[in-house]
Amino acid sequence: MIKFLSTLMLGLVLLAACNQKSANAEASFKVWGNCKMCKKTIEASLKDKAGIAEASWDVKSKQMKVSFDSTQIKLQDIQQYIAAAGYDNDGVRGNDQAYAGLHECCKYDRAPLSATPMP
Ligand SMILES: [Cu+2]
Repeated sequence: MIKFLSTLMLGLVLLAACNQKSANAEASFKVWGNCKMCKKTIEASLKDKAGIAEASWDVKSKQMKVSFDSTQIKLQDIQQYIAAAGYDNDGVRGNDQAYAGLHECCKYDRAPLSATPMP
């Protein structure tokens, strides 16, 4: 019985170790914005964040593409960071104070309230 239990324990430890492995994920969602300066701000909001491999926002389509390690960062966190920089997105509404501090040309038309559920 003891042997069985220790084997079981070892199995659980190994399973836990496997789960620590990185898991590459990709997401794309809409981020409201205007111009190339917005692109810089939006992408900078994810720079140096743990788990982010690549982040790019397209000015024309307003689509954000992110490659990330889902064991280190969740989609919700990513959208939170972008919102903290003042940008409305599919998941989280942009921080009002940060929005107010954006450059004049970057003050995009806000997303309709109903489109962005509060976290
Ligand atoms: Cu802009």
